[in-house]
Amino acid sequence: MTGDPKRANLPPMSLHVPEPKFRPGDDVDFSDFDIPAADSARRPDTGDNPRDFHELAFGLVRVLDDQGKAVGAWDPKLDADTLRTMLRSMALTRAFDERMFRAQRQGKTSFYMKSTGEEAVSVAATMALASDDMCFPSYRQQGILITRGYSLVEMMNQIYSNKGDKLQGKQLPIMYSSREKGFFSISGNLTTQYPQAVGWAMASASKGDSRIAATWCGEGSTAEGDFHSACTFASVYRAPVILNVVNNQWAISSFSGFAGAEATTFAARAIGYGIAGLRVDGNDPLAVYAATHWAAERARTNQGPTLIEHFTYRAEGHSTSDDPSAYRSAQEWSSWPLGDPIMRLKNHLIALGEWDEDRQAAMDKELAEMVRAAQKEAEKNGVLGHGMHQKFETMFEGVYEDMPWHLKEQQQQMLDEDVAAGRPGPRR
Ligand SMILES: Cc1ncc(C[n+]2csc(CCOP(=O)(O)OP(=O)(O)O)c2C)c(N)n1
Ligand SMILES: [Mg+2]
Repeated sequence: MTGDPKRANLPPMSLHVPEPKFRPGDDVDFSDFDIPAADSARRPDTGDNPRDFHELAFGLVRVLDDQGKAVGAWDPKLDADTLRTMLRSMALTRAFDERMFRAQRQGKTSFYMKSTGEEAVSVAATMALASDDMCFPSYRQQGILITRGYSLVEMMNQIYSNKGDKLQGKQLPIMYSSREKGFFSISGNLTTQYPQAVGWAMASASKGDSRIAATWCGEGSTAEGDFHSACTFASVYRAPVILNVVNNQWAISSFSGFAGAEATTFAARAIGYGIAGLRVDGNDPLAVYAATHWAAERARTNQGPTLIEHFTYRAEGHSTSDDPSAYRSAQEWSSWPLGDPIMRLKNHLIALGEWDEDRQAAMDKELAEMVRAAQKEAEKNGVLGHGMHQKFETMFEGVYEDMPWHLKEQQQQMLDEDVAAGRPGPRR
């Protein structure tokens, strides 16, 4: 033992290392979860000062009750057509994920990431934004592109890194980018999108524009320094930005406790920065919509940023490179007390008399067929390792406006070696 001998009788200190409650094979019991009633959260005016509604960072904004009814102050009162559009985009996102996961297992791409169980977080939020608001997503919000009607074939071309890939194979599969759809290039470096979103929002405000920014990161990513510097800038300049934290309980194999979940909520991060904070049932599409709509109104009327924690669950592995059965109990998802967002919206529509099981089955069939047809189309441009990739020399292009001399030299060297090796050119 080291330290001052005067403390010799003091019991030694010990380090607290968080441990998840359930491990593989464990029976899961979520009965100690504090789930407030769907109508219990109050809805402040969008002009209210964030210090007057701190309790919303610790509760849970919910709209759909256990009977599938929309209740309480946050009910966005959407019409049936809008609800069906939302359901369809969420179901399409899931169908796309299923198909691309299988494509990876068939060796057609090296990598894929599903968003199963988290579809409301991207789809419902996107529907509450204006179509020209700028999104700075992480890798698990493919639902944004799907909701904005981006081409499934383009998404697949990118996943396959084939000759149709607009990003020329320069990005890891699923790291899309679309200027037309207001979808900022995804970065694998966690949370870089946060300061970028805040900077974009500051620029939009300083130019007197009316567009706002929205960004998403996982709960694990809130441990990054970028998260905190982004919150400081957002608060200081009252940037018109929505800061979404998708708390899906897991960061690959690390549970949320390693990002601070044992101490407080992620929404409570907002309080220290003087930012409006909401904690929302992320598996309740209407709650996600209502919270985003509220935050967007705050942003657009110069009330500044809102941090929204979406409390949800990552139903599948982190990516195709992961095996969650090695570190968590399979029962977690089947016992998740907040259910499946697609089922909840479906049941709501049925309760309204605006939907039924037959229509759901027909829609699922139609969407699976649509994804299959898109896949067929994309595969005409090639799949991983099968011929029709980008021309090799393009890997040197598109980074600098004018290619520096040393890259020109390397590009030429590569082409010369290709010819010397007897591989048939030309590649252009
Ligand atoms: C700066 C940085 N650190 C670590 C990684 C490796 N990494 C990739 S995803 C991930 C987990 C992120 O978890 P979370 O933020 O909760 O998002 P989720 O995957 O659950 O959506 C880690 C550690 C990385 N890509 N970038
Ligand atoms: Mg996570």
